[in-house]
Amino acid sequence: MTLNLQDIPRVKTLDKDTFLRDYFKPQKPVVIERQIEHWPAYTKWNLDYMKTVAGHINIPLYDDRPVHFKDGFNEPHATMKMSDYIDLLKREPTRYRIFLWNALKEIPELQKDFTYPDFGLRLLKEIPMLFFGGQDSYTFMHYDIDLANIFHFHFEGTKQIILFDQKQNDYLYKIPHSLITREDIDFANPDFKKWPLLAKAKGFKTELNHGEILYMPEGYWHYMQYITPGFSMSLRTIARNPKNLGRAIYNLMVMRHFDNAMRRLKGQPWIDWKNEQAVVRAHKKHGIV
Ligand SMILES: O=C(O)CCC(=O)C(=O)O
Ligand SMILES: [Fe+2]
Repeated sequence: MTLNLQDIPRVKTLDKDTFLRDYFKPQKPVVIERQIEHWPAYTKWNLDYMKTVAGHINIPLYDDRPVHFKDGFNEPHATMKMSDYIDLLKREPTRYRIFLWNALKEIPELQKDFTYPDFGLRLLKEIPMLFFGGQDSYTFMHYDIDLANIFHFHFEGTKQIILFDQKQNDYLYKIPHSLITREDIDFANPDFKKWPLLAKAKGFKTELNHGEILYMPEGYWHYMQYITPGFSMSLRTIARNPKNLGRAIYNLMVMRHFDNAMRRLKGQPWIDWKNEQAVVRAHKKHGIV
């Protein structure tokens, strides 16, 4: 048995009217294969270039350890000099990832290498975030705290991607008061005996290569596995759907602070309880005991 995943549609390029009509309005994902070939970044951006421009910077790293109560919400697990990290990526498989790194703040010259594409949406220019990963590393299944529309540009190597929309939440073992699913689900090869509801989830998949853009609609769950070392940049525009915008504000103003406070107050039992509830609530709702 495998997950029920359909291939994300692919187009060569997209003008804004077609994008808005066919993908943004209906909130459907798409891969745009050849939109950024004129960007200097398309030819320049690879791991060696990043080592040249950012090698001296200390960067925060994440691995795949489960959430621990002593860690704050989305707190990094280690730091390393960027040049050492890129050497590591090129040398051997590693689980260390860079997640949500606001690189332009530290290396403004990267801005010269790309432009903000016109898809008819106002992209937030202050926060182009970068993500790096080594062979075999993965970013756990999650959706972003602001339920934004995300344009994810990939550079060097190949990344395997699985997406689900918010209608699938009942089947994904979402952890309460968080934005993640149970961390012991291996979405690359799930155990359906242990996680029977996953069989009902309907999602999307694709393999993203150098220079391709993935459009992820509002609040889409994403799981990303680095098949080879590489990196990506995400640009975003805020959620338009009032319900999603409301949830974004709630997550940012209430949820993450509540969760942090409960970690401090109750410690690891809070994390354990949430993990348990993810299963209890989902199975109860669907009559599984
Ligand atoms: O590429 C990754 O590792 C994660 C990307 C991601 O979570 C995002 O773009 O929101
Ligand atoms: Fe994300």
